[in-house]
Order: sequence, then structure tokens, then C-alpha cells
Amino acid sequence: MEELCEPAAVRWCDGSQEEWAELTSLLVEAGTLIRLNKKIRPNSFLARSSPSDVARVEDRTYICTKREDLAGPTNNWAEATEMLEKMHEVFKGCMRGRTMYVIPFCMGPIDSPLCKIGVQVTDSAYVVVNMRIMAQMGEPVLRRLEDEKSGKAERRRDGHTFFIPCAHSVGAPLEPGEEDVAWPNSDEKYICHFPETREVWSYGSGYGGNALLGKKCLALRIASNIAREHNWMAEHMLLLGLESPEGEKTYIAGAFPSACGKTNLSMLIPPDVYRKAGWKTTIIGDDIAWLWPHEDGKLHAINPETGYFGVAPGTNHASNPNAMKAMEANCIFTNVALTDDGDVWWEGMTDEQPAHLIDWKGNDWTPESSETPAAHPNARFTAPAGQCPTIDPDWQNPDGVAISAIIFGGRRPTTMPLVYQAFNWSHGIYMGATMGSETTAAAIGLARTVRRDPMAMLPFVGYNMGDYFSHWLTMGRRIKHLPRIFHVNWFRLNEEGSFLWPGFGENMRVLDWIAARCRGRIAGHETRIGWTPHFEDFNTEGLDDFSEEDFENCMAFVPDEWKAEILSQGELFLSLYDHLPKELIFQRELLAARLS
Ligand code: TSX
Ligand code: MN
Repeated sequence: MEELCEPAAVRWCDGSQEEWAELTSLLVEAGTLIRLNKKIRPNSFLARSSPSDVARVEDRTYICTKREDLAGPTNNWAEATEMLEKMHEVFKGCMRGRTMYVIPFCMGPIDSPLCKIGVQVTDSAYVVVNMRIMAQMGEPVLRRLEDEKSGKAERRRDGHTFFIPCAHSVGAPLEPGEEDVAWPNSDEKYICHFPETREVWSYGSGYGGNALLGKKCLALRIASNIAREHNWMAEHMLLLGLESPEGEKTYIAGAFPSACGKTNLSMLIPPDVYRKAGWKTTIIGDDIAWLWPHEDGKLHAINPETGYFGVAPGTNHASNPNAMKAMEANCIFTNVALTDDGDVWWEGMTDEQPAHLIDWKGNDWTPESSETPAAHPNARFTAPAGQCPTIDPDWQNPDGVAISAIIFGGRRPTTMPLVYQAFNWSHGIYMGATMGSETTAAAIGLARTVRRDPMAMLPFVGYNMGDYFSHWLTMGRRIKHLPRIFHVNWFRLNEEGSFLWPGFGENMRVLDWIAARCRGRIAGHETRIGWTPHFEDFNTEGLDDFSEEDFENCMAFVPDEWKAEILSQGELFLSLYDHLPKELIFQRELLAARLS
């Protein structure tokens, strides 16, 4: 890589505190980071990206394989050798005038049978300091690789040899004497995955999932390929624990499309009646889960990440107090606003807007004079996972935790009840495969349409989506004690357009019902779409003004809505036609028959 990229220097990262201190200082000098007020937000920094580099670039994201069929119709495909050639072309001399950082990193607890080691080379020190929060990095990882090589440690990380190479460049070489900018990047961007050789090449962007290659690139797109071949699952899921007053623990995995509050749910604080009774919630992870059939017959899960890379706007002490606590120190904020006292602010953080800010583009901002938001809508915080007050004691357990329930959800103003349970595993996969969220088009007066996002994995499955569904079905035959599958919807509206369900901490009541169902403690109400709660079994204690009628409205089955739903579900299936497992076609037929 040194020969190809021609960096001015190479630096091996050890992941130490000293290295963090040195690199953050260097980034402050370069103008990439602004040190926040040490008294308010110790050891924390603000970065402002270039306005052309603010999100993942899905149209520039490729799955590169020999045959197009392997990537399938939901991915951008490129022929692997051609794209690799292209990568060698764009990476040629791409780090001139810059330092190449070598980041050995590990996704998952280093002693877990599922953990995966990667080595990312990058010319961005911003990426290094973010990676240090999001993954285990440096010295312990190198030691592990050496122990495996010398035979001192058993090599258990099946599915790849040695390490997964991850090449990253912002694509902005510096000519001699050329002055650097605060956020270098390129207009030409490529996020390329090579599942067959297990490697990642990312060029032109320094932002989030484009650049922190352990996350979406390795832990989802590459890992989903390894998982399919080695009988486990790499999923876009939160992992949370419920602890009953008796100390009984139930773990739940949840997949939601963006803008459904996945991070909020993973950090949920139960309402007073539950807390006083002794209920607790814990978080294992807010974004990615790796799941495997354990020797004990259950489906176990680990969180491969060590940090949260969450959306800042909308996060506040009411919507997510635990996230606010996790962000109190040792964090990197990207594209939020800067306050006059050297702290951060974003839309929805406080009821009142500050009188003056520096916005995410570095311009003066006041509520009266400014028409654009002070923080970018996709502004992020990078926070160490252990700083969440409800972090689970087992979050780094190499053996993972046993999953009792899988929940799918979406933002659905109509049709979908607050909660319903699948009749069986295949039906649950059907629910996951057809899940989606209403597009925001409705807000600007356009017709309502549902954007399908199977298992919230549409941008993250590194192979053919139809084969991904088949893999779920196959896993069902390999797990003795299958988790139960549920679908939830916190976003149903009444005729006036207000939310039927209070959501947030009150979602604990739904989770409570789910846990009780998993333990076989209560009966369900059999409907045409699945099992729903009986009102008597649904705890509404302490929920003011929530009547049995309100409950029935949350749960209502409206036949006409479901007829439209099943027609709309067919569109996704049509596009996947030749790889779609028969079981899903049968599930659709069964649903149609029950509805008629
Ligand atoms: O995160 C959300 N959750 C899950 C929380 C654990 N949000 C925010 C979504 C954007 C990321 C929600 N928004 C939830 C929810 O359960 N529910 C709603 C809708 C809603 C919004 C406001 C109110 C009620 C429901 N009530 C008042 O504003 C008073
Ligand atoms: Mn995500």
C-alpha cells in the first residue's frame, strides 16, 4: 500500500491514550477539529466536514464480484477485477504529502469465536480517532494476530484468513508546498466491497460509514458474506436487555429503518411504574449484531462495535437521557453547531434555540437571521459505548447473550398495529422481508408510499437479497430454540394526524408483553395477521388517559389497508423474482387467503 499510495510517512497506530492526545492535538492544529470547552465537555472535539461529504454515498457503493447475479438487483455491481484495477488507478499516489496511518482493529470481543480482525490504512487522522472509539484498535489486536501466527493462540475466526484488508483514502494528495484544507475529500467517490477476496477499498470520502470501514463495510457488507458461508448472521440490529424484578433477563434484537429511533430504543428508560417495581433495561449495542447458533441451542449475539455513531439532531434529555450522558466526555461531534461557550448544539437538543451559534458550515447563526438548520440533519456523535449508563455487564462477553425475541419495525402512519407476533419463523421472515417506512414525501403533499427496507438491510446486504432471505430460512433449521419474531410500530396516526401511542419509555410496555410471550406466560389474541395482545395482558398502569378504546385503536386491523399493503409488498418481490425463496411467496399467498 505504501508503494501504491506514496505517502510522505507511515504511522502504525497502537490505540493508546497518548496517541489519541497527539492525533487530536495535530487535528486541532490542522483546523480539522475544534477542542470543546474542557469544563463542559472534557476531551471532546467538533469536526466540520466539507458540504459535499455529509453522508454515506449509496449510489457510489459497489459490491464487486465475478458475476452480477451474486450482488443482485438491490446492489450496485461491478466486475471485481475491473474495479480492482480502477482502485489501483485512483489510489496511485493518492496519499502524496500525507501520512498513511495503519490501523489494526478488531470487531467484536477479541476472545469471541466470531470476532473479525481488519487492518485499515487511511490518510485521515480524523478516521483514526473515530475508529479508536468505534472498535478495539492497535496493540492488543497486533498481539492477537502474532499469537495466532506463532500458534500461541488458536485461530478461531472462521471465514477469513489472517485479517481483512481495508484501504481508505480521502483522495486529496498534497503537492509540494500546497496548503491543506480542514476536511480534504474528493468529488469522485468509490465505496467498494470485494466479498470473494474479503477486502474493502474506499476512496474520496472521510465521512462515517464511507470511511470508518469497520462499521457498515466490514461488520455488515463483508460480514454478511462470511456469515452466510459459515452459518451465522450479520444484522443491522440493536441489542437490548430487560431485567425483571426477579432478576430474570430477556435479550431482544431489533431491526428498524433509519429515523425510527433505534438508538433511543436501545437506551430506553422504563416508565416510573416499571422502575419502582424493579424493572431495568440494558444496552448491548445500538446498530449492529452478529448472531450465531450457540452450543446451548439458542441464538447468541454480540455487538461488534465499541462505540455509538449516532444522529445528533432530535437527541435530548427527554427523548434519550442515556445518550446525552454517554456524550458528556471523550466524544467527537461532526457537523453539529458550536455555542459561544465552546459547547455543541443541534436542532432538538433544547426547547429554546441559543441566541447565537456557529453553524456546521462555520458561519454565524442566529434564530432570527438564519433560514437553514445550525446542525446538519445527519450530524453525528461518536461516543464510547461504555459511557452509556445502562451498558450491560455482558456487553463484551465473548460468548454473547442469548436472544429471545427479534423485533422488526417501521414508521407506518396506517395499517401496522402497535405490536403483533409472527405465527412462526417463516412468517416472521416474511414480516421482516416486507418491512418498511413511509417516505417523507407525504409531508410535502405527495402520495404516501412505503419505502421497503427488508430487515433494515437494503443498503447493507453484501450479496443477493433473495439469497439473504434464504439464509434466514436456513438459519431457522439450525437453531433449536428459535427466537420469537415480532413487528412493532410506534408511529400510527389517528384521523387528526396525531400519534396514537406515546412511544419512548412507554415502549417498555410493548417489550414487557413481548418478553412474557417469549416465556409462554400469556396467551395472545389470534388475528388474521398474527398474534396481538389482549387488553388485559397489556400493562397500562400509570399511562394517563390511555383507555381500552385507545388500545384498540393502536391495535386495529383495517381490512382495506391490508389489501393495499399486500399489493404493495408484491412490488419488492417482483424485483427479486429469480432468487426469491418459495416460502416467502407461500407466506404472501397465506396472508392473502386469510384476508379474503
Ligand atoms: O425514538 C423514538 N421512539 C423510540 C423510543 C424509544 N421516536 C423518535 C423518532 C425519531 C428518531 C419516536 N417518535 C417514538 C418512539 O417511540 N414515537 C414517536 C412519535 C411521538 C412523538 C411525540 C410524542 C408522541 C409520539 N409526544 C409528544 O411530543 C408529547
Ligand atoms: Mn445503522
